[in-house]
Amino acid sequence: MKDTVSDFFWQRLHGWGVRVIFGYRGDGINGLLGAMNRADGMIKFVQVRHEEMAAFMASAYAKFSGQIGVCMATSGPGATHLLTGMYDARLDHMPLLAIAGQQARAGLGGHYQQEVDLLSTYKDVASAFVAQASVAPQVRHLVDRAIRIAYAERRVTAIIIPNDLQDEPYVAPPRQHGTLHSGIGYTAPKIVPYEEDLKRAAEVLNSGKKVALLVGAGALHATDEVIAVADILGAGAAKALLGKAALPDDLPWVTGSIGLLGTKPSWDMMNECDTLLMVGSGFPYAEFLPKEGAARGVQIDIDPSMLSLRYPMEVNLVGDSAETLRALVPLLQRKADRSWRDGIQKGIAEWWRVLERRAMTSANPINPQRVAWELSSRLPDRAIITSDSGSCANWYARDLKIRRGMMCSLSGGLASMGAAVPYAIAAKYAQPDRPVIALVGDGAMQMNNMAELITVAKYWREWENPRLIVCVFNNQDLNQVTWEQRVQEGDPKFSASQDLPDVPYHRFAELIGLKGIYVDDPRQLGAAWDKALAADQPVVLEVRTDPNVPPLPPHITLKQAKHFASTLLHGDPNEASTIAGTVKELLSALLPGRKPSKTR
Ligand SMILES: Cc1ncc(C[n+]2csc(CCOP(=O)(O)OP(=O)(O)O)c2C)c(N)n1
Ligand SMILES: [Mg+2]
Repeated sequence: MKDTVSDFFWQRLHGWGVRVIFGYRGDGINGLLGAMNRADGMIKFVQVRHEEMAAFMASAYAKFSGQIGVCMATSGPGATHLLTGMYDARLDHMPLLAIAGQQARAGLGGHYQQEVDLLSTYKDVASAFVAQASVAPQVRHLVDRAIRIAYAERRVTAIIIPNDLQDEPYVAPPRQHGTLHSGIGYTAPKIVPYEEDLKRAAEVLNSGKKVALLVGAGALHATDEVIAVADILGAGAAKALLGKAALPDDLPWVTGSIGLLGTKPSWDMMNECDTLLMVGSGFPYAEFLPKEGAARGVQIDIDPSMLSLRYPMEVNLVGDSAETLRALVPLLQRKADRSWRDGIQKGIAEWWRVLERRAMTSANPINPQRVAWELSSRLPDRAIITSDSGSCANWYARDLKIRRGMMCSLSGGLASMGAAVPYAIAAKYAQPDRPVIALVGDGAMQMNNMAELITVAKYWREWENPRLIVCVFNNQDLNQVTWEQRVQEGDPKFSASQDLPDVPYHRFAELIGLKGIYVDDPRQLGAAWDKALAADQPVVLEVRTDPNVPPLPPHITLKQAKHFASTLLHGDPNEASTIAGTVKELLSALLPGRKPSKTR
């Protein structure tokens, strides 16, 4: 049989190194799936429960493998379901290719069933490249461009293929006017700034007495270089959420996370520094960076559009973070006075003690911080950790001490709920030998992570390392937003929008053939983690956590404190002594100018 467009399509993707795609079928992609079946395992098809999950997986696959992530859906509803996961990749600068089916060419424009104008639908998220194939000879360059652009610009691209075209015989572009003759292949260039710009940066960094670093996802491959520069400059370093694995937390000058989910040492360092070096980060919250004019700034980013966006930098360097830092090192002078760094280290040592005290504070029944704290010391080497959006992201950001060789990620820029389990599944394909741990709120479980446990049940037996733990924080509340409403708006909890039904997640796991562990006693928590980590199959570890432990920022403004006080006056449904006690204590620990209290 002569190759169809679909046979050729997969051969071309294979030529580009694609070995796995995440998707869900429909008659809009019948031709493509028929051809994939004929190709007999050339590319692995991972069947998800919902197309959005396929796109999250593709995004996470790119994050954990460094390769393009590919997802596929049928025309109409399948294609629109992909969108949120595509935006996840877009906002976190990941290369992702979405493949969507479309109705037959003859019917297009006819308000036909499942006909959606996908070029328009994808135009924003895949603005770097989106095209709908019309004829067979076009398919080759659509694949080549979509993948090359995705890699080169770290962008989302999309190819839409009408279903009747998928079954047509493949025709190579003839050698005639109006045809394209494209090829396969992309290797990233070495991008380093000019020497004179490096010298300008070095002048700023050498003049500073109190240098602060902020590293993000762009520094994940530059750990040694960041350490070298920070040591020379006697600097401390904060980590944006997506850069959590860029520096291990056992280095005494790493202040940990920054921002709403951040730490007090990061907050203090940014307020007191006189020089800021930002590396590969799009960290969004400017109020956590130095006050404009208070520090001289240098930024390194591979993407020029991210430069001088959060803080007006004096020197903006376009370059790969590792290469650029390496080129900077010989130009930097070692700071003889180490008192700035000593001060940072003292603050960090105290902060880890504060975190431990907070984690060990009793709660009803289990303090959610303790869930992350107990995991931290038990994290297996080379573990991959994912988190959902919700209060667990606070504990993930602050309490987990990451060691070298681990990886971790979440939906960062989009901060979407529903990403943790699909991210964990993708990790199994990107890094098959590693143990994976997902932290998830109960709301996020109910949204779609529960359904994706079925995907885990379907595939885990074929994984090289079947260890995958989904830790559910069951607090029967959309807790992160309950607290945001209280603190940011001064509103009481709105039960109608916040209360969640209680679901036995561990029993659901058992029902579908996974292991389930339930814990509602803090004394059993450590043993529960040990059991989950020792299991040779996927586990759902359900922990009954207290919604009255506030996931608040490391500092709280007086305005927010006032809002909160007015909340209590208005009468919050949870206005019990626990909540008042917990929060008052926390406020007293965190308000600027106050000393941390003893118990929290
Ligand atoms: C798709 C999506 N919808 C809504 C939100 C807003 N949001 C952020 S966190 C959160 C609550 C999450 O609740 P849960 O998963 O139970 O975690 P908890 O905060 O209770 O620990 C909500 C609704 C979001 N980030 N993403
Ligand atoms: Mg919850």
